[in-house]
Amino acid sequence: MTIATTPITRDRARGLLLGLALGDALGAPFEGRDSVDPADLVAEELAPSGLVHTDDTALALVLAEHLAEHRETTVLEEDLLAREFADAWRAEPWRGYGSGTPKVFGLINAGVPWRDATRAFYQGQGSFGNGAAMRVAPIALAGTSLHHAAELARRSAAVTHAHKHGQHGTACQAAAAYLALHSDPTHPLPVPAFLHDLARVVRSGPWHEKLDRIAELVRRRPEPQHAATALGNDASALGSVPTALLAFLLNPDRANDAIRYAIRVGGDTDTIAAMAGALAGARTGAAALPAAWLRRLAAARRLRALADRLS
Ligand code: F2R
Ligand code: MG
Ligand code: MG
Repeated sequence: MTIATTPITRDRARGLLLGLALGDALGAPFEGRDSVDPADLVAEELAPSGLVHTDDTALALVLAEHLAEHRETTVLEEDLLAREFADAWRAEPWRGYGSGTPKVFGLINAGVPWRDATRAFYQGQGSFGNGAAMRVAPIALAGTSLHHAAELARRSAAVTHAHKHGQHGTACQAAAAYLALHSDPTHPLPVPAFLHDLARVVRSGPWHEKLDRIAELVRRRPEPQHAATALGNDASALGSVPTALLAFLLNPDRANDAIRYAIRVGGDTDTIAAMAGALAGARTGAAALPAAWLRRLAAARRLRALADRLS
């Protein structure tokens, strides 16, 4: 039994990509802070400057373009996708990348196959970082079912993140985006069914524990700082994907509040807010996103055009 029943609309496809980019760009100035003062966040929301995205959106754009290019045939070409990600980093290394994934990109650019490059670090285990989950939301537009979206997500993750938790986190975020995109916006989001559906596609004990904790936290409605303690706010997939999910499930019909909550969690703010923003934007559609934020978003036109190609 899945809650995904409603067809994708152009507005919700746009909401998914624009929500991701808004969360990323608004969260970026706070990345790495233990806590975020609400007054600082308000100042950032009202600033006249452009909203500039980081690696989260830059790689989501690469993935979205790849999906649009291959949607009539294979959907995903891993060898090509790996090179396209690595090219994007080479073209814009200043987009706020960390230290880990660029090392993988460097090897790929030097001609090392991605299967070897992804295992060259972290004692051969590969990365369990959130870098594949942060970029994965466009997969929800290409998946033909919940399971298909999760499978495509794992394949897209593998080209940079070999560790199983990096891949579980990516499947979880893509499946959540698929469910948000196809949920019935005229009815309240059924949180227990949503989490139940996610548990069916992410079969891992530590992930099921997090999903159970989210169910309890949705009932308790904690302040963002408590969410960080309960679920994490770091750059690992297990320490950030569930937190973004909570930010969304507490605010499924208010994308701006989902993004604000995710940023106030602190830590990996751009990435947690990008993931929460993608989920909430997919549920509410672009028309419900704050117009004042969208006017400032540097990549808005490109994101809208891609969403239209994928919907
Ligand atoms: N990393 C950042 N931002 C900090 C630097 C900002 C920049 N220098 C600036 O000043 O603007 N942001 C981006 O990176 C995160 C996504 O990370 P990704 O791509 O998954 O990278 P990585 O390095 O593989 O993993 C992240 C951290 O997780 C830990 N880790 C991962 N696998 C591990 C393993 N097998 N064993 C031990 N630890 C592991 C490490 O601490 C990694 O640093 C996003 O936040 C994006 O915005
Ligand atoms: Mg980033
Ligand atoms: Mg980040």
